[in-house]
Amino acid sequence: MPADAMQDVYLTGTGLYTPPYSISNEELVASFNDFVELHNAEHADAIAAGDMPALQPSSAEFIQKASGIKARYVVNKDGLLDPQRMAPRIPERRNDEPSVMCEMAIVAAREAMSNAGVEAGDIDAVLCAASNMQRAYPAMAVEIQDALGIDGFAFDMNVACSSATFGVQQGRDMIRSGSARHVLMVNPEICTGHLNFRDRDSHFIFGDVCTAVVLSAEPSGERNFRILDSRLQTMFSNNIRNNFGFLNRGDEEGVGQPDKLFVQEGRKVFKEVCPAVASQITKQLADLDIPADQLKRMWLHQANLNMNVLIAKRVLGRDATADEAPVILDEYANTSSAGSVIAFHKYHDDFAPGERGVLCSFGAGYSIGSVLLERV
Ligand code: CO8
Repeated sequence: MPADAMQDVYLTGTGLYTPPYSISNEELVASFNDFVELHNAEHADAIAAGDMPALQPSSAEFIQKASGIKARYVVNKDGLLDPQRMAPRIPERRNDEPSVMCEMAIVAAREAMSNAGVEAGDIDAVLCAASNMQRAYPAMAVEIQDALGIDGFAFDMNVACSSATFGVQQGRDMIRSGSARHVLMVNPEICTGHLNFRDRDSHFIFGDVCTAVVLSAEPSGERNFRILDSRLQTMFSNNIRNNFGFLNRGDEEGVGQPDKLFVQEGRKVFKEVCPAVASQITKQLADLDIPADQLKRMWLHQANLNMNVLIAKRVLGRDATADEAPVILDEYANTSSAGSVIAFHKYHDDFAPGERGVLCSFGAGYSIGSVLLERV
């Protein structure tokens, strides 16, 4: 079937859950530097003998300059700022209690459903698309579906930072194929759970949040965006990796090693991912015969300000204004798959019918997803 004869799919609503606690760079750095002092004092003899390098302090100035991040929201603050602990305090829930991811997701989902003008009974499918799932099964999405009173089916999917754009394409494909009329996709990201707060190179990168998106077979609610095109790309890379897995208990050596938490080669990621993202969007626009200057906005993945500046410049052929490539990572940090959806959620009210923008994510895999949207 030619593309233009296919069922159109609309992004009809988005929602956002922001955790109650914020941590500034200064607070985070103070806790990290307390930890460094404790660590270096504890290992003073080994450090003096040259058997162990002294840990170096972090700095708030470096963090803002290297990433653009000023603060992050978190589900628990005191646990991860405690220099003796440096991990969020998120006690395991009993089987008869809702999971943390479910609690976050239903707040974002309700807002997205309200914006889309749909009820639980209208939704046929729920996708939970995120970098980390709180458990393997039952799927988080099925719990969220049940909590919202939605019929139909639900499942989890993970493409790291690109989970949301990949989820949008899965939802769009379901609607096009007729297996659903409305799809709810949620992105609960508890990134602090997998962040190594003792690692100077990455302790500042992530925050927690949840976004939600409703996709529909026809316009619904007050602000609708037709999906003109969506495109996905993956290329295997070890430069962003988390080796934590279900086989840990089988490996006597593995438990507690740093590579079971988030690790990356940030410089390589920067160099390899930016050109790939810019060329994917540029090719997508060319294939659809849309000149780059027709893009009103780029809701880019929110990992690093300098990456976004570079990508937007390559696509537009000039520096983007703050209005064309809005930044939310200064307040939220990297929230993995949710970042570009937060940018869309906060910055789309000013679109007039016919105006276009691109929702784009990129990250581990590597993975890149770009969704072209047109306000109807
Ligand atoms: N304070 C002070 N100095 C520091 C610090 C610090 N905290 N950290 C490093 N330095 C020093 C280094 O030691 C180095 O010193 P020297 O020059 O003397 O060797 C200097 O600062 C420069 O260090 P870098 O080269 O590491 O700094 P960069 O300018 O490259 O910035 C960034 C580091 C910000 C990490 C940058 O490389 C970056 O953002 N890269 C892109 C990363 C990216 O986008 N990754 C996407 C990953 S997210 C994803 O896909 C989802 C995964 C799932 C997440 C799940 C939850 C965790």
